[in-house]
Amino acid sequence: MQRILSTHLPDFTGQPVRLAGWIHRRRLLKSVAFLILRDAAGLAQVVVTDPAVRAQLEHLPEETTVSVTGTATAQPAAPGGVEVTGPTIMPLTDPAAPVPFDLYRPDLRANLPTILDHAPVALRHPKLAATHRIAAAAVAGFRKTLTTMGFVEIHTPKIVGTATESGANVFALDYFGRRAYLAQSPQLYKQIMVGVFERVFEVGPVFRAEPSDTARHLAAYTSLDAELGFVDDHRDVIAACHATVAGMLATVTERAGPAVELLDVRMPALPADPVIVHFADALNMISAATGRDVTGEPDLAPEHERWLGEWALREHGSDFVFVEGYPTRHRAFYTHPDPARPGCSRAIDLIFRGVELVSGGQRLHRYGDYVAALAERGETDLTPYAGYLDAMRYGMPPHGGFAFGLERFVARLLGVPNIRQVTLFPRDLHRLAP
Ligand code: AMO
Repeated sequence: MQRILSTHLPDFTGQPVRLAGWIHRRRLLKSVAFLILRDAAGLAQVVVTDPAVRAQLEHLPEETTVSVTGTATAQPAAPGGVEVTGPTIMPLTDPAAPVPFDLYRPDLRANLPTILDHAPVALRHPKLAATHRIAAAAVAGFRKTLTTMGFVEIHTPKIVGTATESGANVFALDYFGRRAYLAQSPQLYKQIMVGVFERVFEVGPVFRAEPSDTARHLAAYTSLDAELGFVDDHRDVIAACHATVAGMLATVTERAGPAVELLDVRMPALPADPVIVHFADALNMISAATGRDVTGEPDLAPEHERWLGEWALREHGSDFVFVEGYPTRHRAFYTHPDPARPGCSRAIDLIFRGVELVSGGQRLHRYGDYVAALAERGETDLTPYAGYLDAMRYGMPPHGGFAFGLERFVARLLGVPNIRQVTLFPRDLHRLAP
């Protein structure tokens, strides 16, 4: 008999069915036993009255995988209004080892290190699994929105010869006797590819040797990158990023509705027009509001981002706020300065519920500007950048782009304090397994 998923049981009421999945929970009562079976779609209730089947079930602990054949029978109290009666149970593996926590409880009652140490089984908890369904929908939304806007998906090398963001947090490795690095971002390649397709995006892993333990940094994360050519300035980048966020949120609602409901996710407010504040104005507002002069700061500290997040919600009803005009010398070498405001750049960040979610902006696109910008940062040997600079030498349009950290997006969406809570198998200072 063909296997069906738990959610399809109501379509087969009165008929023989075969389910397969994990023993989520057993309830061995006096006169009857219940087996709650979990599969990818949800839960199904199986009622056991036959003493032989019950004796068998007593020896099949939670998480053992089984195939169950029986009759789909209407039962208003069961999930979906249908349960399986008169079952025969066939184990598909040896009885499962005791699980370190109860996966059948509504919430996983264990601390984060325990959950992460036991991720292969902890991730089976419906709420943890739901988190990653939301992540999958967010990525699907990113792809769908950008594809619709004419962007082409690309796949660039993750083993590279140069640091792209800064030399400080790069993982070095031995590459056939030469020094190489794990890519910190697809930055240089996505820019090069604007010279081919005008609009590109990439979803892939990036690596940062983050030296400190924070709730928002990982040593490896999933970067959602986009880059587009023929922009007037960074405001075109903001418009594309804003549309992408809207598309991601819509796809999460559309494709991960049950997960959103299970996790009681408060979907964020995103006004039709992006909320944009200049970096200098942001520092002025924060100084005025807090009574502490922060106007000379090179970047927004986490507490300043939090303040701006609250301001955007209060004043503009938005969970998102773009900041533009960061000081040029504190941004990466490829950053385009703002010709109208000396010292300020066309770099942007997007703050989501008080945490930086996106960085981006307009880039330099003239070869000479790159040579000057690199020299200003003490880089006179251009050999490591040869391929990248070729793109500029052979004619590049004004362009810009942005990158999201997927895990940051999901963490802010779900309102969880630590990025590791929404990462399948986090990599950080201390964790290399599982
Ligand atoms: P940046 O380094 O700011 O910019 O990274 C972009 C976004 O990636 C996320 N992020 C991280 N998430 C988890 N762990 C980390 N260690 C981590 N570091 C960064 C953040 C951040 O906003 N090339 C530029 C992007 C661009 O200009 O297009 C870049 O990588 O959400």
